[in-house]
Amino acid sequence: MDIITRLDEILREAKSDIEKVSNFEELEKIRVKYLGRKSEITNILKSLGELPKEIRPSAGKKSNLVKNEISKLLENKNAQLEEKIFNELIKKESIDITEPGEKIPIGHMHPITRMRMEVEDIFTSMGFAIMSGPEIELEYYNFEALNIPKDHPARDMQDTIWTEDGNLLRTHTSCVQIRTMEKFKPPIRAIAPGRVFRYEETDASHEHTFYQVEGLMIDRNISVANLIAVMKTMLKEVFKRDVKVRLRPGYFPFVEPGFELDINCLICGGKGCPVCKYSGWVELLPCGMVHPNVLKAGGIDPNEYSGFAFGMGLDRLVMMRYEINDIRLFHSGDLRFLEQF
Ligand code: FA5
Repeated sequence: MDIITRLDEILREAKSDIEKVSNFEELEKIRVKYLGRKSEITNILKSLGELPKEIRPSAGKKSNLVKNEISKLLENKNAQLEEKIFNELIKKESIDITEPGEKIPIGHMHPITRMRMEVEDIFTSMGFAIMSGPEIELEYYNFEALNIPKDHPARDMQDTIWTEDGNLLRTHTSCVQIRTMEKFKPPIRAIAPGRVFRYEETDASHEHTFYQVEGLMIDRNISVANLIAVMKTMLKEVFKRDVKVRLRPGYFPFVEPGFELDINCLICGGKGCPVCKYSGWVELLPCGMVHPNVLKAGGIDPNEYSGFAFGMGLDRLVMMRYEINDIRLFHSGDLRFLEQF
């Protein structure tokens, strides 16, 4: 048999062998058989020099053609096997790469945070600055400077948590009033939202940790009328309707006169319901005109300036807006509650 015919035969045999292959090991064996160092084609290529001159070029050309053809067949088979395995894997592991990914749950802002930001926006639109103070406070700022000297019975109104070095977790945001006065000269318009703490037995309307927004406005000729106007504007924005307010006398050592500000009950419209205890009014926040001693402690002359201050419970404001009947839900970490907002 001449060499060209033999090479054609090798190609045919290789084709038929490759067709039958069903896995990578078999394919590798076939590759070694036809293209390996000891394969027939390699031997033919090695011994081309020994062939008669006339057939040497055509035999060389044919050998390379057959070798390349077998290489291509092996490559195609390899690709086929890969595809087959991939398809089997998809079936077995049932991965649908077109399916959308799993959604990662995203949280949202706590209703108290949202209310705080809303209140901040309302006050900044009226020209108020936003102040803050430390949560661990000096006795001086929490009590002394606010006209509550040691042994004053008013200290008992806000039982507190003391640290070993004689400081305390602030019981209200009123401390920031003094810190603000120390930093700025009148006219002052500031609010101070923040977390406060009390040594308190909790119930549906009392927490040991809650939020207040302090407000302070000091200038020449500030009166109760300014206090009422600012409060009404703020409440109208928070509740998105006109809100009636009334002032009752209230006692806080750092204001004179001091008031409790009530709003008409938004649940029953003033007719009387369990929320307002059938009075038509709901107690909202304490406020008053800044006591001359407090202005002095802040370095402001009470003969020249006057001002008002208020301390609003942020948790209670949120409770009123959403008709939440237990303050403890806010810090319960209960997603069934939080996801409603
Ligand atoms: C004060 O804390 C005064 N510093 C407020 C003030 C500021 C008066 C400026 C005058 C001038 P009071 O202890 O009443 O006051 O608290 C103010 C508000 O905080 C309350 O009206 C209530 O809304 C809220 N609050 C008080 N105690 C708790 C509590 N345990 N849990 C939740 N909210 C509370």
